[in-house]
Amino acid sequence: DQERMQWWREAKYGMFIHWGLYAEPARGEWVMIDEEWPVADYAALAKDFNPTAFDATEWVNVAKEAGMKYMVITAKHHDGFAMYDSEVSPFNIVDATPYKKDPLKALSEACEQAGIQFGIYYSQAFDWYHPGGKIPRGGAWDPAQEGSFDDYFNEIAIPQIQEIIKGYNPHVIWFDMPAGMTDEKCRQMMDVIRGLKPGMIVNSRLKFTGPKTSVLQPDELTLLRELGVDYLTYRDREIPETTLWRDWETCMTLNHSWGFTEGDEDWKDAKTIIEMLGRVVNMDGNFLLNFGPTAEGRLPTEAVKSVKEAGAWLKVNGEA
Ligand code: FUL
Repeated sequence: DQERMQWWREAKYGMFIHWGLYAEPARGEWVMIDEEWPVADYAALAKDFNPTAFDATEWVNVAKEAGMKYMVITAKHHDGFAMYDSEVSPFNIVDATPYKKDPLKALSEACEQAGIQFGIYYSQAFDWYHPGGKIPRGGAWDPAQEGSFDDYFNEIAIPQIQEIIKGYNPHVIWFDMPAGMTDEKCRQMMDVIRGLKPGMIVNSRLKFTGPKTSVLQPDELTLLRELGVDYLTYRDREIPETTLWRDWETCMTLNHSWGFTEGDEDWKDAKTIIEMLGRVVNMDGNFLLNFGPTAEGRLPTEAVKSVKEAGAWLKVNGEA
């Protein structure tokens, strides 16, 4: 167990990427539900999604220069769209877009070559495209979304996780938003994961989004241990005051949005990044810092500038 977590503990600093169809309207990754897009209209975004500027090696080089040691990218966010070649659902970048290529494959290979640990984000419960996926707030707004959560879980979530583990060799699975995730469903998911890859590192959002107060309750911690979850993901965009659990991570974004958002130009500078990373590392945490690439496949220029500058400083002044 200790051995399994070794690289992750040493890594400290990772690149988070929220990339999907939502980059097109450019109003963040919740745009589909925020504006209650009819499912067919949202799906039609795929016809114009053609990120010809995407270059996996370039993204991985940014991570390297930044001093980041791992990457976590959205394989499927709450909109249900797979950013990889999925056999399970045709709602994916290879089958549904003119781009036709598989950026996750390219990134997993580029990461492997560069010695960056590749990981994926997967929205296991929220899915606003596939029938039966969980929908917060008022529930379904389009009849196409109605269906059984059990069916969705068994026919979409579980098989997609299986095909991702088999096809892309991720070292981290970063679950998010556990609506309806019973202990039984969590166990089922963990069994599937450990069955295929015993060493996989899995975050706490399989079951808990993060402490409601400042720390998880003892029974919550016990459950996470029982489930075999590896590390706690703290609340978005916050650094806790104290160490929370043996292994924990906080995620932060370089501006104020996760998915690409037009007009959100308030970028963190190098100094802020170094200061935040320092605080997290001092409490034995990991820092996952997010980029929201454009629909063309570009990392925002200012964001790249900041992390590279911070990376240059880290190199000179000793890493973490
Ligand atoms: C949240 C999600 O709902 C956001 O869209 C984003 O992915 C963030 C990192 O986690 O829970």
